[in-house]
Amino acid sequence: MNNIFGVKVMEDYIRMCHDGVRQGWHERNGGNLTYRMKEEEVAECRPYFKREPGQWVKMGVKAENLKGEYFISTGSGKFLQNVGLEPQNSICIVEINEAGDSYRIVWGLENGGRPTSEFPTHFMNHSVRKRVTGGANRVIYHAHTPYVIALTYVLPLKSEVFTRMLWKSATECCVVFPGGVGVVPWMVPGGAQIAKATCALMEKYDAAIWAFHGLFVSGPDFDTAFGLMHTIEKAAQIASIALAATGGKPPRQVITDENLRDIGRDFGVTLNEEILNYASDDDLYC
Ligand code: 2HA
Ligand code: ZN
Repeated sequence: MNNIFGVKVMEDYIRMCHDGVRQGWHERNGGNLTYRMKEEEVAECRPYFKREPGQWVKMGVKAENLKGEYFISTGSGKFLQNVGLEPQNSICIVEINEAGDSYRIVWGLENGGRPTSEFPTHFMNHSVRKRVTGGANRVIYHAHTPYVIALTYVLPLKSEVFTRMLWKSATECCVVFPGGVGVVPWMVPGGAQIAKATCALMEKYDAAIWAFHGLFVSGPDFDTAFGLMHTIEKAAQIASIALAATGGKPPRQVITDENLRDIGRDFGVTLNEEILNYASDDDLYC
């Protein structure tokens, strides 16, 4: 296809939005996706950039290690279900300036608009994840995953408790997120405070739950990030069903700490020791 939608990275980005919609995670304008582009992807898309880029817009946050980068972003207030139908009006590509504190739109959002309302959180998370993964992580994805949200009403809002509950909800979870999952207490979304709190967790986790709101994940590519979101949400679904069935009491049988250690050993993954050694499962049940 002789337009920007024939470029593989754009195809993959648009498909991921659709995959999230199919899962039921993106009611109305819920959720958002940003991707830090590779140089060769920018070069492939550049012929389709606007003749006149938009104005530079200050973000209220700054990251030295993201200056000059290009991101694909969903638009603020845009519905992810429209991304596949009208990508040019639902998503955009932004360029970051040389100070690392402003963006300008170089493609997309043809009827006006700006990148996602959560851009400050995405941007700061990209900065942290780029640093801690040596440049490997490129995707930040936020979704309104119902079972993760439901669990934030019943479990203590602690990373150790959530991780243990999720690890113990399906055998392969601890292989998919051996580092664990962070938990951010309830905060007003969209601002610098929730961006900072999420970033602090992204230093050590590649996923962070927002209480009563949803989930943020990071990853090197679309499949890995989506798979992480999907695995965590599915584990939360199983946990919610089991908790509801027992009325919050301990279930008849569980994946034990010993079982977790055995999986870690045989699959060759290092489970987060702090979480593995967390005192007990008392906090998981009533
Ligand atoms: O884009 O999900 O958190 C809408 C949201 C804000
Ligand atoms: Zn949200």
